[in-house]
Amino acid sequence: MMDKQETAKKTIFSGIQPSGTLTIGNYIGALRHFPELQETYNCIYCIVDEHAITVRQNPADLRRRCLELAAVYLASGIDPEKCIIYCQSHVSAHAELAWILNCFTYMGELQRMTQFKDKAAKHADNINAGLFTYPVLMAADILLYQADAVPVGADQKQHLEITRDIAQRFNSIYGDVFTVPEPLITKVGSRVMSLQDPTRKMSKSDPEECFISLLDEPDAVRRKIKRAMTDSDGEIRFDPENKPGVSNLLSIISTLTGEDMETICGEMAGKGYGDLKNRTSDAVIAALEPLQSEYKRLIADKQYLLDTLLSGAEKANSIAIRTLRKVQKKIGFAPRSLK
Ligand code: ATP
Ligand code: LTN
Repeated sequence: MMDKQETAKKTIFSGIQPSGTLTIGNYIGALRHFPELQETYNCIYCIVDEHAITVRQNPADLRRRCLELAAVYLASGIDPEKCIIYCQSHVSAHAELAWILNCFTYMGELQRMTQFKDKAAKHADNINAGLFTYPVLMAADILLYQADAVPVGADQKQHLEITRDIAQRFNSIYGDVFTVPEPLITKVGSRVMSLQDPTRKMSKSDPEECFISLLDEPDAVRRKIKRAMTDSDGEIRFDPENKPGVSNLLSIISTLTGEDMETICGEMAGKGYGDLKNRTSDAVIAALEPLQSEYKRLIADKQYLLDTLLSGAEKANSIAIRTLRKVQKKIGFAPRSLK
């Protein structure tokens, strides 16, 4: 049972897909905030494997990546004594609530989702219904736990808006069933850009040279950053519109070192892009080093990772089932008892 103090705490929910090795984009935009929040909130962090299969996955890779993501979660500082970490497919309420919410979501709303349009263009041979209703499953994830806030990168803003719309629509018909969640999106770092095309977001399913993986060795980090696209005017200045490549490197430095942009730009004034790239590599390598050594330790103990996920799923299930039963009752599904 939760004590009074715990129930007074607000709830945070977020999820990451086990669709590849996480990038510094996932880290800067989302993951690095997860451990910070665990001191103040009840935090629930999910490995959203059901979302991952909206794109074809190799079964052995998917299975392995779920455990790897659990190790990354823990290595980032998430404490399983303070938070719940688990796999989405271990809690069947997600899929059940998603079905119900599908019946409260309009085709037109889903057709406007830019992630759907992007992914449909990228995977033109497999535009499946799951890819289309992806945001509904995400709404179910969040609403099952009555989450107050959801830390995500800027690309998920639209999905948070549709989640709020679905919750409000449901509440307006059936009364106050769902908490309407707020997005938690930071000003700097919520959209780390691709190293090769800084007008597009860095994505873990893009070609290798576009991103830095959380597990990249220092040599690989330096090599990729050295080849990152900049521009030809040679001036180091933060101006995302006109200098997307340089500004992307500056934001990476600022978010990873905690230094403000003005200080960094002041220090870099008059220097060349080679210096900027060295400074970026140093910041990335220093930030990844503790995470990588902790990851190596954790990934060696698969049984511990699995036990952590299973005990997380049990806790998650007991919260999720309460919301699901309430929803089923409200919409008039057959009762489970006559009392
Ligand atoms: P995929 O390429 O497989 O679609 P992805 O790299 O976009 O995956 P997700 O698992 O969909 O990653 O996202 C996990 C979290 O990381 C989300 O909160 C998302 O907003 C955030 N995120 C993803 N890419 C970036 C980025 N480039 N900059 C900042 N945050 C990001
Ligand atoms: N859609 C998200 C991943 C995701 C998520 C969630 C994030 C699935 N369910 C619930 C926050 C809350 C993505 O593509 N990044």
